[in-house]
Amino acid sequence: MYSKELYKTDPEVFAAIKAETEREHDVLELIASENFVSEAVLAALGSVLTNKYAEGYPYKWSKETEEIDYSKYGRYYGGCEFIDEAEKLAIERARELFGADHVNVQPHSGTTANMIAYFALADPGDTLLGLNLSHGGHLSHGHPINFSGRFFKVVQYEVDPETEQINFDTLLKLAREAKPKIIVAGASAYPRTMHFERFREVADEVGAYLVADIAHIAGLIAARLHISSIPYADITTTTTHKTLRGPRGAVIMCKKEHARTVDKVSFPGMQGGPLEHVIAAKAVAFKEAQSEEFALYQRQIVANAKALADGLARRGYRLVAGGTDTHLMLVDLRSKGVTGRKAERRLERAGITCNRNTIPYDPEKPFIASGIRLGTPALTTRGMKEPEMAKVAELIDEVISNIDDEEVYPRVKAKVKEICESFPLYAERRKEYDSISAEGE
Ligand code: DSN
Repeated sequence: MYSKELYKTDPEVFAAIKAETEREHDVLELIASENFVSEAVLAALGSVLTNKYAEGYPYKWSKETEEIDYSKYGRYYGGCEFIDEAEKLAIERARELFGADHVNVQPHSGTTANMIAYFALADPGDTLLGLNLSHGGHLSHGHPINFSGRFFKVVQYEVDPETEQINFDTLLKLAREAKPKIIVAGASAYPRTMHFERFREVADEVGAYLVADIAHIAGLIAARLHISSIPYADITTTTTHKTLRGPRGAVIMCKKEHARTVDKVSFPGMQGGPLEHVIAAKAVAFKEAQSEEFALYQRQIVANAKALADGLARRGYRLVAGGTDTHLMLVDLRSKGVTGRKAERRLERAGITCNRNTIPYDPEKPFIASGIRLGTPALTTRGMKEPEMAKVAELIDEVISNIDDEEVYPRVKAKVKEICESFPLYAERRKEYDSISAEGE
């Protein structure tokens, strides 16, 4: 019904949304940071909550107890009583899910969440120690072109050249030299376990704060399949749309002693009006994440990643760090004579979506890269299991091994389509879009 309104008002945007819905259904989505949200999450996102200004919080800080007080009105606008309910649900569900002292659900994105975390703990000019982007880190962990690299003095750690994993002796040595105010533990392309307990030891040795960015592994942590950062980090940030399978956005979780500062730096420090429709959708996603079904889903993500990694290794592909403990893997394509960029483009032509990625100590520039990053959260949401992962590995190999053979693309694409048809995605929605456009013609 509401999509019909969109079609009538703006058939061009309707067409783009319809086409993207079809694309998501028709391809094998292996981008490790993507996922498919539920219809419930989409309903909250597309709600009237987008209309409301609600600067402030659904509580006030009590002067007497230094606790948040939900009975006090903490907004700078009237009419927030229902918005408050939704934001409160998001906060309390996230607190319970992760066992955090305090949660701020307002950050618009992972990078903004990191910005808030850094400014809550440090001042411009202080030293930040983060994982190098080409070794699996993230732009917001200290890259020179990012705000983090411009406001802070940055020292970057790298993975060990032999193991391609973080070496905590090397990290400690570097931390002793750099004397950072903040150590960032987190990654966007690190296939092995993040040992937050070891990061804490290093931080304690040099008197640094520890910020954990768990954006990629938040779902695994929520399902107790990965060491939690919460007991170890002063502040934990995460996006909500990756393994966590919520709307695009982020949250910050922290120890009680940083709670008030985090809130103040978030608003009014960094952001204005919170996106309350997104916050409501975060609440829905956190409720979903509390279910047994979600824990099983996370288990299957990890099992699928192992199956995909095994399938590729059996076909002679080298996996960075020797494999995966998580939802993602990095595939070094040098022995196949194919760059990451070429692989990404050609796989897309065959209906397989992934992203090129540097591998540690990559001889290629990041724009070209020697590897691809593959992740299983999205395909697992569709219900795919180990047998499908074996098939996906076979199809990836079929493309990479015949990369200059034009016939490989339609052939693999047809096989991809067959798999996708067996695991339908947004079926009702696609049907509705079809009937709206058919009616309009
Ligand atoms: N762009 C995200 C990813 O793909 O990992 C990180 O921000």
